[in-house]
Amino acid sequence: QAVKVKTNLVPTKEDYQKVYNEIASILEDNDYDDGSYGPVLVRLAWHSSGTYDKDTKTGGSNYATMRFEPEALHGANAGLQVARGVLEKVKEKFPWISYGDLWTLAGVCAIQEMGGPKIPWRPGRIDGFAKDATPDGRLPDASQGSDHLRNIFYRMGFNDQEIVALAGAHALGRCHPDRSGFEGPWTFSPITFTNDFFNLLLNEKWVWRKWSGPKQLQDKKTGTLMMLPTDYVLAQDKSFKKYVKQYAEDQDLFFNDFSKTFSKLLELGVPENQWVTPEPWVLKNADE
Ligand code: DDH
Repeated sequence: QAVKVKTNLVPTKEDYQKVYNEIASILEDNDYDDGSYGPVLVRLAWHSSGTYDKDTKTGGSNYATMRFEPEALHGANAGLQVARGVLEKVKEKFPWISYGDLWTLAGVCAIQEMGGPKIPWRPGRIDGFAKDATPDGRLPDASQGSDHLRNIFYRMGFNDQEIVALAGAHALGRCHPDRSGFEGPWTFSPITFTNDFFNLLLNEKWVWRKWSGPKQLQDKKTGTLMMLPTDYVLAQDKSFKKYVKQYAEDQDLFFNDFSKTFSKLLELGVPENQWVTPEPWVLKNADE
């Protein structure tokens, strides 16, 4: 009589916590100019999800189609090969995780480890094929105005308040001339998650930078910080500005709303029946 051994092939929350911890351990790297891969990992998570179109239910984080050309080469994705490359090391240790889960989990880990709020997250994305890749033009163009912003984010299913909450991620990281053509950080602490983006946007005087690069703003006082035209619009448009003020005044409110909205963003395009759990998990920080 053969003995049946029950093997558990479905990864558990603890297995994903191990992946989280591994990502946390590779965030800081002195060989990388920016000191931490955190910001570029957040950008990868966002660009892999923000291609969603609610009407056709295409795009989003499900299939990790940025692995394929031409999506990998879309202008908006310039520089993200850095983020995908560094996560390959994690994928080698945990080959069972899908790319969509890995990239979105890396965004969650980066936000939490850089001092941001907990981001509820759950696995279930599957690897797709090149035919699932999205057409160019689904991600925002930094040189445009409020109509463009609304068109892009309403298409994903977000409202004005959520657009502003998500924009607070620009507290992190910087623009790289060899990636987007723009230059510089938004805040003085680009590897710590704060509501500084909103404070600076509202309270500094912003002037157009005189240079040969794409149109961007700089703070009048130090000339070292930047805003994209699409960031600046948030302080001009009445409906957006209301939320900019609220988030500048209340860091807890911002953290709460960012957590909810970023969590929602990372789930775009994943069919309900693919989730391995009905409720997203809150994973522990590496030092908890
Ligand atoms: Fe962004 N972003 N982003 N962004 N983004 C850039 C960098 C980073 C726009 C344009 C740019 C979001 C929304 C918008 C992050 C997160 C998020 C850069 C510079 C450009 C340009 C890239 C480079 O040169 O390296 C525009 C336009 C929008 C828009 O909404 C209209 C959102 C919603 C998020 C998010 O995460 C929720 C992060 C983080 C970075 C810093 C990356 C880095 O390497 O540093």
